[in-house]
Amino acid sequence: MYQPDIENMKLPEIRKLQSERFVKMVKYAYDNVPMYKKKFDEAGITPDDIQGLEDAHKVPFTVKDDLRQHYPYGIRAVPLEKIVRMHASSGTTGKPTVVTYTEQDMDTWTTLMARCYSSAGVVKGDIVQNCYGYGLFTGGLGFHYGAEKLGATVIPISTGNTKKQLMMLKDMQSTVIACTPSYALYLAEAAEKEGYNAKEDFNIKVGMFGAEPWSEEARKRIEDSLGIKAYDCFGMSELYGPGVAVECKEQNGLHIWSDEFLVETIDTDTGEVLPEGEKGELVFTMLTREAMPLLRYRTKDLAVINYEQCACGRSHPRIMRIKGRSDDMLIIGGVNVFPSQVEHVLMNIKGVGDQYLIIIDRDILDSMHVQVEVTPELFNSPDYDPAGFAKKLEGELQAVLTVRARIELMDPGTLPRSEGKAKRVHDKRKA
Ligand code: DLL
Repeated sequence: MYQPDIENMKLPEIRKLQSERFVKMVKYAYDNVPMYKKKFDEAGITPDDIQGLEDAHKVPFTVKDDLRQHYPYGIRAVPLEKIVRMHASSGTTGKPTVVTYTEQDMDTWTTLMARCYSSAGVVKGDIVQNCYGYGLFTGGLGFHYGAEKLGATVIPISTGNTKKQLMMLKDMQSTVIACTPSYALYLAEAAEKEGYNAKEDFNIKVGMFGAEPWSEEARKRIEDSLGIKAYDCFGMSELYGPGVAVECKEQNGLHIWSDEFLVETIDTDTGEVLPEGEKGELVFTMLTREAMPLLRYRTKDLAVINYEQCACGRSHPRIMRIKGRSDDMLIIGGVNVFPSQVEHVLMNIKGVGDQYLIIIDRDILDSMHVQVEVTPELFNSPDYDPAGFAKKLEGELQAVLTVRARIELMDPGTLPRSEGKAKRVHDKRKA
C-alpha cells in the first residue's frame, strides 16, 4: 500500500492540498454540524473568512468536552443511516466519547493503516499477530483491516492470554506483532519464563507499537529481546484511531499523513500557535472526515514537529515522539514531572527491570515514590546491594527531575503487567 504519489509529495504541494481541503472542510463542518455553526457565530466569523491555511488560527478549537456533550451519537455531519461503524474511548469518568464513521471514512482509515504497515516494511505475505484489543477500542479493528487491505494474513487474537500468544507466535511463525509497547516488554519476559528462545523460536521481524508513550530505551529493550525492529505508531479514537502517524525505516520521528491531517502546535496555556520546531500541544484537523468533522482538535499530547525532509524520501512532517500528555504532567512540590522522564532515566540503568510504578502521595508535602523491579540477573547476582542500588537510582532521578523520589526496589515479576495501555502512575492525591 505504498502510495508514492502521496507519500513523496513535497512540502509545498502538501500545503497546497491541505489548504484546499481545509477551506472545504471548514465550510462542510459549518454547514452540517450545528456545534460548528454556533462556535463560528460566537467567534464572529463565517467560512468566508477562511481562505487558506494562513487563516487557520481564526478557527475556534474543538475540545474533548465538546464530544462528551454530544453523547451518544457524537458530533455528526451525516444522518445516522450513513454511519457504518462506531467506536468509543473508555472515559475514566462518566460516559465514553463516541466516534462515528461513514463508509468513506472507513476506507480512508483503512488505507492510512495499510500505509502505516507498509512504512514499517510490512508486505503482502506477512503474518500479523494483532494483540490490540478488539471492540470499542480502535486499536484492534484498525490494525486488523489495515493488514487485510495490505494483503497480509491477520491473526485476530486480541489482548491477553499470554501463553496462547506465545504459542501462536511460535506455531504460526507470525512475522509482525501489533500491541502496546508495554505488552511487548511483558511478552518478551513471559517468553523467557515459559522456556522459549524468542530469537530462535519466533519469526517476528516487525513490531507495530503505540497507544501509549514509550521511550527510546524501551524500544532498545524490545528490539534486543525479541530480535525485531520496533516501530512507533500514533493515533487516537477521535482521529479515526491508530494510523495518524507512523515511523519509517529511519525510525526518527513519526510521519503524520498530512494529506489527511493538518497539525498545529500550540501553547497549552495561551492557545497561541507556536513557531515550527517548538514543543507544544498537538492540534489536529481531519481534512476529509465525513461523519465526524473535527476542526482544530486539541489533543493534549505534547510533542515537537519536525518539518525537515526525511532521509526516507517522505516530506510529511514528523512527530519527534510524544513526550506525554499535558494532563499526565505531575506537579510535585511545584516541580513539573512527566512520567516519560522517569522511564527514560530508569531504563537506561543496567539492572533495572521493565516495570515501574510511580506513586504520588500527599503527606505534609507531596512526595514521589517509585517502585522499580530489578532484573532477575541483578537479583540473583551475589554482588546485589539493594541499598546501594536504590541510592544510585535516587541520585540519577534527582539529577534529571530535580525533585527527590524515594526508590523501592521490587523483586522480579512482582509489579502488575498490562495487556493494553500500561498504568504507570498512581496519584493518591486524586483518590
Ligand atoms: O490509543 C489509538 C491507537 C491504537 C494508537 C493503537 C496506536 C496504536 P485512544 O485510546 O483514543 O486511541 O488514545 C489516544 O493515546 O492521545 C496519546 O496520548 C496516546 N498515544 C497513542 N499512540 C501513542 C504513541 C489509541 N505512539 C491517546 N505514543 C493519545 C505516545 C500515544 N502516546
